[in-house]
Amino acid sequence: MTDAAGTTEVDVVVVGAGMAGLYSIHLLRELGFTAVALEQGDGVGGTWFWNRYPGARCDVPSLEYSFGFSEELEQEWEWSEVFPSQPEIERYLNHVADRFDLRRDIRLETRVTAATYDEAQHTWTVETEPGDTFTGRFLIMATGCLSVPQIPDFPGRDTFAGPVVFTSMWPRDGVDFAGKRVGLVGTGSSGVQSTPELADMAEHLYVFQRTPTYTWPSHNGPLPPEVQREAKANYRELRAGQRTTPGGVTGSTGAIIMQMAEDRRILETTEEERLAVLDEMQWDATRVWADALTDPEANEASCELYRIMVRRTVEDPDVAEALSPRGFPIGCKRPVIDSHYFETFNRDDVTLIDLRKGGIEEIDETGIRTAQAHVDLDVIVLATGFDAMTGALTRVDLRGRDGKVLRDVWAHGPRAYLGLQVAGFPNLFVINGPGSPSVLANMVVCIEQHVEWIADCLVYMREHGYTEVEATVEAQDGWVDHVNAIADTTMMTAPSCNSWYLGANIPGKPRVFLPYVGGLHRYIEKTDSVVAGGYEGFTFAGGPSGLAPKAP
Ligand code: N01
Repeated sequence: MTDAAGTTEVDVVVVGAGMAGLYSIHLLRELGFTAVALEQGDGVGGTWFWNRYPGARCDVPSLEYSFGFSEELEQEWEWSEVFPSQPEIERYLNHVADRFDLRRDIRLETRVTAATYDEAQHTWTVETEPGDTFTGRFLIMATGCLSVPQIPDFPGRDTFAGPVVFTSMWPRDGVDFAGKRVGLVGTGSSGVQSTPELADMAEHLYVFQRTPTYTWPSHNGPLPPEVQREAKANYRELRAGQRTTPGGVTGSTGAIIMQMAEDRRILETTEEERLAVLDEMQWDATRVWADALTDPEANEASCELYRIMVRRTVEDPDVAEALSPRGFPIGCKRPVIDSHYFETFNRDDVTLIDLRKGGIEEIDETGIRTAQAHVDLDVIVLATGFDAMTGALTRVDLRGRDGKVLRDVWAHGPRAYLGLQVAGFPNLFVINGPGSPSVLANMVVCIEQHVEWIADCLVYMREHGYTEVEATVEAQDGWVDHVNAIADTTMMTAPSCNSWYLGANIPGKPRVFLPYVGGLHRYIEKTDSVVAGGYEGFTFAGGPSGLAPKAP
């Protein structure tokens, strides 16, 4: 309902129309709440709307990286590959938006700039860039974990004569690389995935690498029809199974997923035995050792196997050495999956620029100048990452109790209870917030779990006439301590590890391990037990609910 002043009033304002926003709108509507999703882009799909760079692909099998809330949707949608490509996921999410008639509750090209909690009314007022205002009892930040690009401040970037494109803001109409000299900066997942594709399209590709990457072949391919039939016949078991695993993936859907066996310990093998495993399993032999997860010596032994594989694959020994990761543990950063990444460096029209021998000094009109040389370029592609997990939340002027701003409250690192709520910010929910499994698990399963948990909480409040819910400081402190304690038992917080999980890719960002590493299965047990215990760690305030069920 929009009043004369142009303010739209709903029960729930959702920020974002990616997977989390789409499902929120659908479920809330089914439960009789009014909701609107505000989306910055001019299309739905979130991550899969923005990251349309060549080669963009998900690292979770398609049959598992899909919604489980509708059996009809599961049965009617056909996936074509084991691991879905960006265009296919974007088509799927547009299908979801149409099939469930979600677009009528989505405002595109609407960037949320500020949201303020009214302590008297127990409502949030949300300001947007076009100037429209929305109020709702609840605010759900479905803003994604990897949605704010990290754009390095290279001197002279604006002077470059050709296009500078970001993998995470890729132009809808694509980029013409034919006959062009292309410089790609960044060798994380986005850079690694785009390298072989850019090499095919460009006249010459220069890959500017600051840190070599641990990446593994995806073993992607067409999805066998019998595998798809089998999954569709057993989807309920599959979905239930996902929730009992640490990563939200059963691995039963045609993808080759390496499982670590507890009894496979690299330090208990001889050199010959390790090499025999390497001969047999190739790249996958570098990540099957259980002791590598916790023992630095075992981890380094796995890293050495990895470097042997690089040398076996890359023909030029100097290039192989430059591509070999050293000095930080395998598994401390997000594993990358690729299609013929290392083989691409055997092409004559691909050159690796090892920035450890001299970094980027500036961009000028004609290319990139490093401390080693000037590289003449026609197009620059930046695959330089994201301000992960907190960036999309701290960029909005989110004001909770006493006018406190989330950005300030989190100045020394994010603190959230279960990654869902922040003390001092009542009626605000975050989907896949810091302290939840999120980026360490199958995001779709995490999203569904969070959206359903929040929706259940809203129904509970409606039934009890509550108008305000807020995490307590004690519960939040306890959870944050637990999240940190578990992370400290892993390689992911090793002093040599500088990952975006730790915020280490953003200058000045506090070094705090952001996701919950204890596993999705344990997290679900915890969030279920919180509810069973009468929403332990949350306080509720009453009043006229204003949340009477509306006719769906
Ligand atoms: O970003 P990244 P990403 N000068 O931060 C380099 C998900 N994802 O977009 O390592 C030179 O991993 C930086 O170098 P360094 C997935 O979760 C998934 O690739 O900091 N280089 C690094 O090489 C992933 O982990 C898929 O030394 C600079 C790169 O840029 C996450 O998104 C696909 C630089 C950034 O790597 C992020 O991946 C794509 C500078 N000033 C993304 N600044 C799937 O497959 C940064 N770099 C599902």
